[in-house]
Amino acid sequence: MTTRQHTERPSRRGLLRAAAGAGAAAGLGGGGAIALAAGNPENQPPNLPEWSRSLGPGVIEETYGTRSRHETAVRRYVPWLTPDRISSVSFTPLAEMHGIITPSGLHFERHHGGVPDIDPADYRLMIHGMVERPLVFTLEDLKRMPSVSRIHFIECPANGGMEWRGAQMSGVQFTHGMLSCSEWTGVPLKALLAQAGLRSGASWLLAEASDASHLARSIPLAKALDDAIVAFGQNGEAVRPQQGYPVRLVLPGYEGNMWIKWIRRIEVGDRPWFTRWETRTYTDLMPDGLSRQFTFVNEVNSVITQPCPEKPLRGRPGFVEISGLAWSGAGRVTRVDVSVDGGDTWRTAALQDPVLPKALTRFRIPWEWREGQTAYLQSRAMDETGRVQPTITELRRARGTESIYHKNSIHTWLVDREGTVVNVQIDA
Ligand SMILES: Nc1nc2c(c(=O)[nH]1)N[C@H]1C(S)=C(S)[C@@H](COP(=O)(O)O)O[C@H]1N2
Ligand SMILES: [Mo]
Repeated sequence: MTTRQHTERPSRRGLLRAAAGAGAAAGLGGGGAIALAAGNPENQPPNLPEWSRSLGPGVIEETYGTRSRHETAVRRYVPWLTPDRISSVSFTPLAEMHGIITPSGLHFERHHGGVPDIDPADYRLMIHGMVERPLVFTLEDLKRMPSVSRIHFIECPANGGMEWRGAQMSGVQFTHGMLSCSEWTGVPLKALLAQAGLRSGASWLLAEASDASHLARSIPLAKALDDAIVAFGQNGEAVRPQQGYPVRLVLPGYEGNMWIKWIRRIEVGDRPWFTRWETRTYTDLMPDGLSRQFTFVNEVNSVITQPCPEKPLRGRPGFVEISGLAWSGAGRVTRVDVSVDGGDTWRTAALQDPVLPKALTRFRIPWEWREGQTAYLQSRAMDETGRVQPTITELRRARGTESIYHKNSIHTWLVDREGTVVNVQIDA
């Protein structure tokens, strides 16, 4: 039995929690940022459109290129979710993303002390501690060194953190939007450490920010010597102010909180520092009241971005490509399965090249939505370490419901008879 029509809930589903509240209302409003009306028939075949009958403006003097004026509703800023500049956040509108690269202007933001205005001439990066030669680098020093460009996702460990106890936010921008993927360019951290010369016994680093948050995290030396990058480039240009201009730390696969923006100092030591950022916050509270410490890696995860609450099927039965994003902080995504019946049956999706380690991976699979059909859409990713995305029930069984971090469970979108798409959770 491959296509099963779910006009009622299958019995094995004990619990079905639908999203409600402000998030649901905002997510459903308008059904996506761009409302496609029928348009003006005068501009449609077989007529010559009006824009083909006169010359448009040529190259114009402007400070920076802009996108189509018809696309400006696609944005990361969400007023009702961004309270203040001391601790502010914006979300990537994942439903509007194509491919795997996040345009820099739509990269999610998480600032604990606002965005500092740093003159690159004043920028300095200090390396000290258990090293032979303490060093201070200018931005020019860094740009002269051999550099690398790598495509990696960054995900805030609190992504989806409101959903441990039930579905809350009806919109993929809110359930998964603290996730972006850029091409980062910079100097491998191991090259800077080699210049400074590690003293024997060195095993941890402290990376510290220069903004008012003074965010600081302990990083295992092995990670620094593996694939960490001190980055000044993002998607072909300078790192954006919101992403850490002029220099941020890139720690591929590690939780976003550790990717220190506006980095000013790296201290080499022989033990972790236990800063407030890795003790009071960013630890996973377990059911027994203890916390998991140093959960560095964002584990294998995925979500369907079409259809989704922002991309409903309303009134348009027929063919639709199910598409979404998969990622793993442990390496490459090897497989994504998709279910339209809440996990009873699965089909394996096609992975779009390139499939890069610790980068977003786009998956696609064709689907036919029949008029009036109820469906429970899910995606389940696997990575090259053999890890499989857990169900929400499996994740809760292992980790309880007290945590707000590292939620990577299989996500469910309910497509109702009308083709509206809602965030739900299935107890399975
Ligand atoms: N200096 C500094 N670095 C920081 C932060 C910050 O507030 N200040 N926020 C951290 C958190 S919690 C996350 S999830 C990522 C967000 O990176 P982004 O704003 O480029 O998306 O940056 C991390 N690095
Ligand atoms: Mo974060």
